[in-house]
Amino acid sequence: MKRFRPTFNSSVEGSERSCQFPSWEGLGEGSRSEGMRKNAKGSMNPRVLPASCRQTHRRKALPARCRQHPGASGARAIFLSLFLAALSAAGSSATNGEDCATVIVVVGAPGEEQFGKNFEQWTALWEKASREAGAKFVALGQRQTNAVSDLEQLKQTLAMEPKDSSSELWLVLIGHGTFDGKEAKFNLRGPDFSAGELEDWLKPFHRPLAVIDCASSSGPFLNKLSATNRVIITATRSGYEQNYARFGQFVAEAIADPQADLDKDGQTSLLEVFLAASQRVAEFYNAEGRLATEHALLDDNGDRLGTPADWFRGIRAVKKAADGAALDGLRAHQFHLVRSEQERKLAPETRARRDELELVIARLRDSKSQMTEEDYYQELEKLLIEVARLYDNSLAKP
Ligand SMILES: [Ca+2]
Ligand SMILES: [Ca+2]
Repeated sequence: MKRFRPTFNSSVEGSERSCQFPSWEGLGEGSRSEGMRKNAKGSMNPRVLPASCRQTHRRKALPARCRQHPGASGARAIFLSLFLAALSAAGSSATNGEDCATVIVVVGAPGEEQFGKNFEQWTALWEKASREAGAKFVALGQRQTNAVSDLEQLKQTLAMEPKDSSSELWLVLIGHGTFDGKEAKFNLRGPDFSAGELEDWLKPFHRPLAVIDCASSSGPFLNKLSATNRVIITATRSGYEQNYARFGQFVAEAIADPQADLDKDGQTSLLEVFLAASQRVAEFYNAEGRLATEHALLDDNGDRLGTPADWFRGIRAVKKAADGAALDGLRAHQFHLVRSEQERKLAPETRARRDELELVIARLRDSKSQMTEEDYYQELEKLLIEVARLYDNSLAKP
């Protein structure tokens, strides 16, 4: 099977919030307990090493096979020692005070009053989630203004954002799109913008970037915006899916929804949001007895090819493209707008390195069949130890 290739080729208005950083003391018992897991004796241990734990949950074979590796005992002892040290240090770690994500929601021209109300509700859900996350929130395209067009405001907003930060930038497009067979556009009040224009505006950004285009005819945006260190999600798989898209509603509802947390690590990743929203879209059209006119895609490996939700089992893509390209989904599973308590405690640089190592481990797993078993497990163990040491160094800091 082939993966879908899209069909071709401040004067900031609205509400802007400064970064807010929730104090740990301010968290309720309920939210604190989400990051805890009972041990065999019934006491609560903090869930530390979120990445390696997620790795373990996702790929249960990993730790067991690691134990079977004949030369692993010494390294395993070091790993366990570092792991336990990280466990004990977790409670006193520093918070990520400089790690402030930005969420920019661009609301397009609604066309009809009901669409406008829907877009308003979805935007409110993003604002609520951003507040919960302690992220900076900017909404464009809602308030009346005659001075500066929505297009110009978007350009100015992007120009003012840091380009090389380690914090994530989330760009959410809520509205309608068009496609004339060559060029896809997002409809704003006043001048629209094309996928190519947005590509140019985003070129200077090297920070982690998620673009979630919830509009009809959004598929070609994936093709244009795909790049390394980016997650691109579109509501449709081509420019020809031109009907009003409901995907944006389900994305907004899932972004901070614990029920969308498939791997139960206490936080809902962007991949999990994509999967939940895609499923709800399919359920909507089934319930209506209509053929679906929207099929969302996700790209996070920079190959300009999107992967649909039904290529995943759980959080793992199970189908490979005919060209053998890397699978999508790994990077998107590292983006969390509302992070778990333990994840929030990591310093940004630690999280970035941990994420990088996770991707290396995933690539190693993909190349396992081309390696000897000994080489594979030696390399794997080396990486796992580095992850453990990373946590140990980070969490042990006062
Ligand atoms: Ca999760
Ligand atoms: Ca891809």
